[in-house]
Amino acid sequence: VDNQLKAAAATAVAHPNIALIKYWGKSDERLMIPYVDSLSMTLDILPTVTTVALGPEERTDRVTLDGSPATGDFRQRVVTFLDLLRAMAGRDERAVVDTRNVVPTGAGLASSASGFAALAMAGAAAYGLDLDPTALSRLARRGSASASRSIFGGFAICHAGRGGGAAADQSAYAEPVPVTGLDPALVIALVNAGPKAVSSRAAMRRTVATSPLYQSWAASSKIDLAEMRGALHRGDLAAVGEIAERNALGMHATMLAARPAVRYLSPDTVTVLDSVLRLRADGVAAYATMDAGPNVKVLCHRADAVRVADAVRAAVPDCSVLTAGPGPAALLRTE
Ligand code: 2P0
Repeated sequence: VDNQLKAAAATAVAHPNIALIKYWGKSDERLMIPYVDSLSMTLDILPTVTTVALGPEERTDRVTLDGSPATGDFRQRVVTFLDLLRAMAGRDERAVVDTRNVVPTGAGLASSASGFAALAMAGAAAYGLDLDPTALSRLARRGSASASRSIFGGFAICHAGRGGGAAADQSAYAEPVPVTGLDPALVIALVNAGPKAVSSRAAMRRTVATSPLYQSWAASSKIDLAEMRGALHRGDLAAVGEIAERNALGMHATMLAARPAVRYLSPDTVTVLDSVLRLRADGVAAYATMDAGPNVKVLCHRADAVRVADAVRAAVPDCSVLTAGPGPAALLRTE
């Protein structure tokens, strides 16, 4: 009884991650199985802090986001995730979930990655599930596939999973990637922090279903991943950056070819991309990646981060610029 009481509430902290090899498209939407492997860096900024408390007296789950009652699609995704936790734990208590994001929610800054990683860790603890990091990563994937990577710090690869159904579910999880001799920074240019026009979920579905470029991007992404592992292993930032940039541009190309087109890149995005090319022409190792939004993340040596941030600010004066380094694994907070 004592153990159960102790486990009835838990708080976890998780950080966003930015993919250098992107995940885009699912082979199974219910189980959230990605079509392709992906590889990311977890950041040391913008954490999500989530508390899950079991409420045996509650008749429905209560979810708050940044202190306000959650609604709509976001609330439904959390409740569906809590249903999964209850099924795994063989319990039926409702939960009170309090989640706080420093990330602008829904702006292509990976709030769902940090959010579902924190929810998986806090929720598993609250419902008394004893899961190792692999199992937590698999669980977080069910909330948002990119969340599987935010269970780990530094660099992480998410395996797309083999086979279908239960076999795919078992084999789709993230694990850390050992990296030597890199001291990187990601300079993040927030050109528009508003919510996105098309959810990544809907955009992925449309891309897989209608883009004639999708299969060739998925095939080239396999090569990118193999080369990325080698570049990380050698600590070769220029190679890491080149591979990341081409992989991201390829992902956006597949979206642009979807019908109707999914276009997240804005004029300011392109202006930042031009400033990255100028930095390279001036001998600075700087490489861009973009997700489901107009913001640009520029990978560089930590020693060059201030110069890169200045160049980005000069290019788009009204954008805000953040600088991140490799961050920590998700962590359970002990009271
Ligand atoms: C990624 N993105 O690998 C890719 C690259 C955005 C572009 O994962 O449907 O919020 O919840 O699995 O994880 C953003 O999509 O989508 C994403 P779901 P998610 O980081």
